[in-house]
Amino acid sequence: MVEYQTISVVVEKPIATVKLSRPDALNALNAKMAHELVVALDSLDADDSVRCVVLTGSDKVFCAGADVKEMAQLSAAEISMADHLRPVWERVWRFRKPIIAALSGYALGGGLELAMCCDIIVASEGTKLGQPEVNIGIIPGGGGTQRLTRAVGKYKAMEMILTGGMMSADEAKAHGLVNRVVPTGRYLEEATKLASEIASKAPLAVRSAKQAIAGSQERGLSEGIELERRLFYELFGSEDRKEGMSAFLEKRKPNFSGR
Ligand code: DAK
Repeated sequence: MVEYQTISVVVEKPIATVKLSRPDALNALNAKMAHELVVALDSLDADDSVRCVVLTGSDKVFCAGADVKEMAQLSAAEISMADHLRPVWERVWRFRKPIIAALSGYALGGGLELAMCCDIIVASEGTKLGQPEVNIGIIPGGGGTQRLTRAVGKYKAMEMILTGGMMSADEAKAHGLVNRVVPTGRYLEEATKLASEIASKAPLAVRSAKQAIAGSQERGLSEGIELERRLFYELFGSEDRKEGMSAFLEKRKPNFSGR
């Protein structure tokens, strides 16, 4: 059992909940938290009994961004050499199982970038989302200019990033950045419910579907369709495909094994 200082991990199979926990710094993402997240996600990705992950913070804040106190100490050469946060975006983005961000309070800067590396975003109704980097003389550096633009389109992304202003959860939902807005206090429950529903489906099919959809963000249409086709045929050899189809024909519930 790994002891973490900046996060906590609770596994209630088949769901794991990873919670950001630096309350004195509004869960700001520092090098330690980035490292711990990578270690925790490596282990959860390798654990076949975990089928879906919920990434959350506290009621007050999901994550207020990269740790400005830590960053302020670094020279230009040091920050580019250390590239200390890069592994975390990559790790969340490349996580093979579905990962749901459950937001409340603030999701700002690197915090919103972290949420946008997830697959589904559930937010409490009071959540504020934004990329406020221009307020402190930098730009988003964890994929925000690219992922936010793909999520909400060029014009809204320009407005958010160039003004550094915050968006409400309802506005984020209207722009396709958030899947569900729920009453305060229900975000974690709702995200966990969604995770349980996903975890009840055929695990290999879920994983391939995620890979194909995530692939659409990085490929052109023909190449994406080629990826989908390859994944479809690969999956056809799985035991779960046989079980799923047999169960349907026999009018019973499928019993998926993840093979
Ligand atoms: N970093 C460090 N500490 C933070 C913090 C942050 N991002 N946000 C808040 N805190 C700390 C505050 O300094 C304060 O600490 P004490 O003064 O008590 O010691 C404590 O948390 C409580 O904050 P406030 O007193 O400000 O609380 P309020 O409720 O009044 O305001 C707020 C909440 C979220 C509106 C406000 O704290 C705020 O605006 N925070 C900063 C938000 C922000 O600018 N975030 C973007 C950071 S820049 C990279 C890739 C990506 C990035 C960096 C590098 N590479 C490729 C290398 C990402 C950059 C960012 O995210």
